[in-house]
Amino acid sequence: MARMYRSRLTEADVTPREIWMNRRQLLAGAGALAAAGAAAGPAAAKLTTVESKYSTMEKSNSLHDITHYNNFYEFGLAKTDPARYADKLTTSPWSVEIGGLVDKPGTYSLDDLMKGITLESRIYRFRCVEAWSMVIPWDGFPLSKVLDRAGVQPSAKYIAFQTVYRPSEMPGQKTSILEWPYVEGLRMDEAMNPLTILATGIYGEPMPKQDGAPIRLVVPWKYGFKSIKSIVKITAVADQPPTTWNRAAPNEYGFYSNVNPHVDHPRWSQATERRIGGGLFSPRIKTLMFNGYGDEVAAMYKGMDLRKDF
Ligand SMILES: Nc1nc2c(c(=O)[nH]1)N[C@H]1C(S)=C(S)[C@@H](COP(=O)(O)O)O[C@H]1N2
Ligand SMILES: [Mo]
Repeated sequence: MARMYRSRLTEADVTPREIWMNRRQLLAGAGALAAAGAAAGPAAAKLTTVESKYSTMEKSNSLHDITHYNNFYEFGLAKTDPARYADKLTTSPWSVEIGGLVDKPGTYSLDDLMKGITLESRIYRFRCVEAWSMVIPWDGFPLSKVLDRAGVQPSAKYIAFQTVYRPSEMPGQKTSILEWPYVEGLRMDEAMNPLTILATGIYGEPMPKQDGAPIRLVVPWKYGFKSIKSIVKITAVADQPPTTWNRAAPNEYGFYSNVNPHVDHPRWSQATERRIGGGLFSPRIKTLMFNGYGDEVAAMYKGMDLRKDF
């Protein structure tokens, strides 16, 4: 399998900041900086990150693609709705409740949650169940770090996640297109897998609201809907928790939802995918088992029938 890790980032690998940062944001950033008296205020602060051996060497999508082709049903159904409406979401202050079967339950401000944590740049393939994909340079850290800190008890077998419920800022939550709040879950070994991250940024900048600010999950070997956005609650539980898309259509979206080119969606093939940003006539690319992350994750599913447990 042609899969390589990026061990060290060279200057040439980095897309110049002015190319991926669009003009509006550049202006907004400059404005924020001026307002802060030209001090390095939080709005202007570039995240400090270290490189990761788990990053792909594939070319990242542009920040424009990553922030203008989104699924975030709290803001509407169209791919362009989140970019339009997500600015209404208040992301500061923000707190995350960590509870359930843990030794040290508590509600943490984002700052407290991040205390002592080193952000890593994780350039991952991202494959939506709708058969499109991107390459996204996330900034984040292993979920296992916060779970280890909280002290997960042996009786906990799964981790449940919940998105903020705030219909006043999220118009989609006033409709019944999905059951709110959006919820997701992982089996404990999946949650502890080093590839599973909580992401707080993209391209070294704080997470754009349409991508799940200020903190979202990224599980790169699973279909995109498992990567729940704008998380306010992380709970260690004994039983497999309900998940939003499984509730909505259990025959179409399983709990595991590992990327699998051999198991088609009931209404479309999962054998290939369209890489966003490639242009109208770019050929579809072959979808890889576990989205190409089999070396890291296949062992977790040994002995399971991935057609039955899809
Ligand atoms: N809370 C919440 N999380 C969500 C979604 C959503 O609608 N609401 N959509 C999911 C789906 S289907 C995908 S493909 C990814 C999209 O992430 P992106 O917009 O940052 O690319 O977010 C996932 N997380
Ligand atoms: Mo998706």
